[in-house]
Amino acid sequence: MLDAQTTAQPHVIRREDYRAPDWMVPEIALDFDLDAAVTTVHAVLKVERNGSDAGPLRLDGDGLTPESVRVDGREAEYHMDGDTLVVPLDGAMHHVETVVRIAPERNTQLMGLYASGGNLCTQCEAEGFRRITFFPDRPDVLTRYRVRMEADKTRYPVLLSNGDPVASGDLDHGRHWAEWNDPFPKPCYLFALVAGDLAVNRGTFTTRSGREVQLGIWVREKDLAKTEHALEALKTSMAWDERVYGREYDLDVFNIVAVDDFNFGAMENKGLNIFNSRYILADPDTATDQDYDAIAGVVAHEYFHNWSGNRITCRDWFQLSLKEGFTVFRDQSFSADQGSAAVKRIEDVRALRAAQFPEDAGPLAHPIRPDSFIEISNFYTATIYNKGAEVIRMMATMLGPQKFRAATDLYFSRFDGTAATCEDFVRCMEEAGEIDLSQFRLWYSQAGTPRVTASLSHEQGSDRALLTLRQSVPATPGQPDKQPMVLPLKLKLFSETDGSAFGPEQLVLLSDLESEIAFEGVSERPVLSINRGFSAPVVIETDRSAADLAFLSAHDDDPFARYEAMQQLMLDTMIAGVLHGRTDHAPVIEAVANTLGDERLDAAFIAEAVLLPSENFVGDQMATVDPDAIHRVREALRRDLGRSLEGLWRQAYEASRADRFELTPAAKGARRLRTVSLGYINAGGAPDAAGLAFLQFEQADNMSDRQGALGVLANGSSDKRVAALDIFYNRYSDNGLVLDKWFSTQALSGRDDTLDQVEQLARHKDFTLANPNRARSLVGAFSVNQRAFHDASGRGYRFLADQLLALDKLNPQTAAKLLPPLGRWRRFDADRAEKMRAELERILATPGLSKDMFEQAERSLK
Ligand code: 0A1
Ligand code: ZN
Repeated sequence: MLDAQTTAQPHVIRREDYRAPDWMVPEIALDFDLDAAVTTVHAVLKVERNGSDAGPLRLDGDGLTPESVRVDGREAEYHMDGDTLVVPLDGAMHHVETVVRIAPERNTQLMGLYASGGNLCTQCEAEGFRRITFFPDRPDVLTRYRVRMEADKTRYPVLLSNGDPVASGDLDHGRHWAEWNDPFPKPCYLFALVAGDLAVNRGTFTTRSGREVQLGIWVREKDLAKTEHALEALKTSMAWDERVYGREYDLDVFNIVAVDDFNFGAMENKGLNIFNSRYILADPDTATDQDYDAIAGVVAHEYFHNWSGNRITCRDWFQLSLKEGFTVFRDQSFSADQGSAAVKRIEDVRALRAAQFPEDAGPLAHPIRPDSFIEISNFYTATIYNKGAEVIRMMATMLGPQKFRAATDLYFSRFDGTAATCEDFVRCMEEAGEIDLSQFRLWYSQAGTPRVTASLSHEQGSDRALLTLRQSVPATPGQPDKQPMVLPLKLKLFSETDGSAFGPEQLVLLSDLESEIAFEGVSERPVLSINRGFSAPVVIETDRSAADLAFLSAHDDDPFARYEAMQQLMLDTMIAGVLHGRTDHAPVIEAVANTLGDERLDAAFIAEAVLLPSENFVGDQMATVDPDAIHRVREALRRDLGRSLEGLWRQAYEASRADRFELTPAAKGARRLRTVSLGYINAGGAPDAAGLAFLQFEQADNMSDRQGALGVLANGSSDKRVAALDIFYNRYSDNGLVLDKWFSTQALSGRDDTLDQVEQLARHKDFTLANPNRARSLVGAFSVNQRAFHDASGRGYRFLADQLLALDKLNPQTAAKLLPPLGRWRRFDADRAEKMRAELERILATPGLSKDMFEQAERSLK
C-alpha cells in the first residue's frame, strides 16, 4: 500500500532493464505448519551463484518478517531493504533457511496463502509467493520443490501440493502430515498448496505412451455431483493435446481444486490447478450452456499450460503473452473442435471486440509485449490474452497447418525446461515456417488496432476488378507514430447475379501503407468478402452498400463473413439512426428474415447472426458516444424486427422446443435460438410475451432456458418481473454462483431504473465485495451497461468509484481490474467526461491507495 499524496510515484519496471538473476535456487524444501490464524513457514533454499557477480542474496518478501535466518546451519547476518531480505554470502553455494509466520484468514487480497470457505489454498501468480516465504520471486528462477504440510486432521483432512505424493502419516493431538515432491523444476509462481475438507471425483487417463495418470477434481462434498463435466473436459483436453500438438502429460497425478474466492478464472499450478468454482461446477439446473462451454474451455486452458507455460515458462513478466496468447489460441482451437467452429469463432471475435478493441483504443492501450509496468497484475488483460492469441493465429494462418505444427514442435523441444521469450517463439515460427517475420514482429511492439480501408472498382464491360487496400495504425499512449504492419487478409469476390465466386479464396499479406490487387476474369461488378474468418484482428472499412452486405449475409460461403456482413448492415443502420435521427430498417429486417428462413443454417449460427451488435459496440464506432440515443435507436430496431417478423420468431421459438435436456451442440443451439426469439417477441410488444417468458421461466428444466427467460422479464415492466426475480432468488439463495447471475441479470437490465436498482442491490444482504465473483456480478456487470452507467447525472460514475475505493482496501487486484470503464472519458461529451475525470481524480487523491489502483487511475487520466 502507499499513500499517493505523500509518496513519490511507485517504482516503474522496464523490459529493457532485464538482467539474469544473481542467484539460482535449484532446490527448496518447504515445511508448513498450517492453521487459518497462524501458519508457520520454514524454508530451506539451496542457492547457487549465477555467474561472477559477487553481490549478496536478495530474497523478495511482501509483508513478511523473518523469525530466523540461518546460512549453512548457523544464525546469519541479514538486513531488510524495504520488504526484501538481504543476506551477504561469500561462497558459490549455500543453504539458506528462513522461518516466517503468516495469517491466511486475514489475507483478503487472495494472493499468497489464504482461507476460502474454511479451506486453505494458495495463489502465487504473478507475485504472490513472496507473501508466503522469502524467495527470488521471478519466473526465470527454476526450482525443484519438496513440500511437507502439517495440520489438524479434522479441519484439514486433505493436504495437496504440486507433483506426486511421497508420504503421509498421523501425529499426536489430532494432527497429521503429508509430503509432496515435484520432480520438474518450476518458477515459484507455479507453486500451490491446498489444505481442507474436500471430496474428490476421481478418474484416470492413460497417455499415448502408456502412463496411467490419476485425475482428481476436489470440491466440497455437496458439490461433488457437479464435477463430471469438468472431469470429462480434462480427459478430452489431454487426448486433444496429444493428437493436435503431440504433447503428453508428464506426472502420475493431476489434481484440480475448486474454491469460491478467487481473483481470476483459474491457475495452472504444476499438477495442482486451482480454479474459481464457477469454472468447475455444473449441472443442468444451475449452469447455462455458456457456463458448460466456459468450464471446458478453462479446464483445457489450464491443462494446456502444462506445456505452454509450465514446461516452458516466461523469462520475465513482459513475456506474459508467450504463455497466455499461445494458450488462449490452443484453448480456442480445442473448443472449436468440440462443436461448431464457426460459432466459436464468432464468439471469440465478439469477446475481442467487446474487451480488447476498447482497451487498445483507450488510455490503457499497450502492446502484447509491454515495455513497462508498475503492477504486473494490471497486465492480465484482453490484449495480452486475446490479442496475443490473434497474433499466434495469424502466424498459424501464414505458415499453414503442417509448418505451424513443425514450428511448435521445434519450440517445445528447443525450450523445454527453460524460461523463454516471445522472440524465441517467433524465431521458431520463422525457422520451421521458412518465412521472414521481421516486419510481423511489430505486432509485439505496436499497440492499437490497425484500420484497413478497402475499395473495389470494376469498369463496366471490362474483365478486371481492382482492389485498393490502405492501412493505418492509430496513435496510442507513448506511441505517436506507427509503422505499417503485416496484415494477413483472406478475401474472395462474389457474383451478385448467381452468387458464384470469382476464383478461390486468397490470402493477401498487406504490408505496405497502400496496395493494389488486380483480379482478372471478373466480368461484372463483384461483391467483396474480406477478412474472412477474421484472419487479422483489424477494423475494416469498406464502401459496400446495404445491398452488398445483405447479399453477403445470404450467400457468402464463409460463415464468419456472413455473420460479419449482417453485423455491418445492422451497425450501419443504427449509426445512421443515431446520427440522422431516422433510418431505414427494411434491409436489416429482410436480411434477418432470410437468415431465419434459411434451412441450411444451424440454430446456433442463426441465433448469433440475428443478434444486434451491443450498445457498447455501437458506441465504440462513434466519435462521441451518445448512450441514450444509441439505446433508443437500438430498441427501436429491435421492436421493429420483433413486430415485422413476429411469425418467424414464433416459428423459431416453437421449432426449438425440446422434450428433454441434452448437452449436444444442436440442443445448445436450439436453446440459444429459443431465448433470442423470445427476446424479439417481447421486444415487438406482443401482448402475450411476458406470459410466454414466465411460462418458459417456470417450466424450464435447465438454467439456460430459465436465465434466458429471466433476462427477458428483467428487461421489461410486466408484473411477472418481480415475481420471477423473487422465485429465482428463493430457489437459489444457498448457491453463490447462481446468486451471481441474479445480481448481474439486474445490473445488465435495459430498464430506466437500473441505476437505482443497482444502488439498492449494493445494500442487499447477499452483496459483498469480499468475494470477487460477487463484486464482479454487480459492479462489473453494471459498468458495462452503457446507458445505466453513463447516466447523465454522473451517479453511475460515483457509484463505481465508491465501490472501487471500498474494494481497494480488501483486494486491490480485483478493484483495479474494474476501473477501466471510468477511463473511457474521452469518448463522451464534455459533461460526462468531466464527471468521469473527477471520479478518477478522487480515486487518485485517496490516501492509502494501492499501487494497482494508482497505476490504473493515473494512466486513465492521461
Ligand atoms: N495464469 C492464469 C491466470 C491467473 C493470473 C493471475 C492470478 O492471480 C490471481 C490468477 C490466475 C491463467 O491464464 O489462467
Ligand atoms: Zn492462462
